[in-house]
Amino acid sequence: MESKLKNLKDSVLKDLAEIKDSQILADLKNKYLGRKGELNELLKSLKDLSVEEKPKIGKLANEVKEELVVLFSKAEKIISGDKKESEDLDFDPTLPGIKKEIGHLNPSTIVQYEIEDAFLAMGFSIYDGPQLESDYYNFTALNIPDDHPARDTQDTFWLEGDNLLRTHTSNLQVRMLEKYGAPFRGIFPGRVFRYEATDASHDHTFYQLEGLMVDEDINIGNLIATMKTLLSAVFRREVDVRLRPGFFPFVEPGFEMDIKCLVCSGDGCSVCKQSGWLELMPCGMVHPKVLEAGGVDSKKYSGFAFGLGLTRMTMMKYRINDIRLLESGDLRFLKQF
Ligand code: FA5
Repeated sequence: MESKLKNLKDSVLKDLAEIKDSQILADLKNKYLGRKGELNELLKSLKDLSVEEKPKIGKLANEVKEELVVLFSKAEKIISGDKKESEDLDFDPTLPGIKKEIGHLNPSTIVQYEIEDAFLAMGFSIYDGPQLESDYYNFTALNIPDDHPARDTQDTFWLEGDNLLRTHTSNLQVRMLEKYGAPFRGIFPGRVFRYEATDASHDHTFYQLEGLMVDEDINIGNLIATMKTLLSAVFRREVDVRLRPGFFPFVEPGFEMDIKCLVCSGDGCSVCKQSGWLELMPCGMVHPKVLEAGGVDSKKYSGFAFGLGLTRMTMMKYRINDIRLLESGDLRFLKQF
């Protein structure tokens, strides 16, 4: 009997949850609470219970009846459009609110925005371009012909035809010069891809931020001043860097700028491969052949370019000891920024 009463209440609740109009509600009320309804049928069998059981089950039956009467009366008010009643049922102001999860910027994006602000203040514009690129813009236009050994230094994901996933943001140098000509000041942050094994400081997908400035009388002094501004925008303090000669067919002269590893303070770790230094930002004076490929008169104009390893810069700023964390999508990592 006890379980029958409970089942009755459960099926009333289930049916009420699906009620759409007042006629169905009236039929349901009749089915459960009517003179010949299911509750009354159950109550009729009270007389068959033992003397001990009768008072206990009788009390329970009355409670269930009262509950059902209240439930039906609330349902009637809701169906008839009694707004207050439906609000009372749906909203309990004493319950704690549901906290909305807020997303986080990837630390690389935070550093990218800081650099963008510094360059906007210096009169640069920000550009974007294709990640699926042709062999021409990624290599040939940058003075790296088909058989040039420099192609081997950037392991490439080749696609059908003469296409590839860009290996560096330098793919935009000639595109931008073709489109905007000289003078030009721009930075191009973006994702690049290399077909190489990963380790603590190498990923197959990472971010670079390219800078290109072309005008009359641009020299190495302009390049160094710009790189210093970039470093102080990100680190806001002195950091140890070193400049050494570097070879890239699209700059002459070319340099490599390394940063003293901030993960180990130069003592040696897996990020800097125990050397204490990390390659961060190759740069140089734009090769005349690149200017010409972009339709710019190399006798009148000169320029500098740099290709910052944005993901590595981010690692240095936040002392992240494995590059693969940055693209892992691991919320435990991302929530820290
Ligand atoms: C280049 O990609 C040149 N385009 C840079 C350049 C631009 C030179 C303009 C001159 C003028 P490189 O392959 O060294 O160069 O890569 C540039 C930076 O990207 C490196 O210093 C490093 O910080 C970063 N980098 C390179 N490979 C990886 C990798 N697998 N994972 C993470 N960062 C990388």
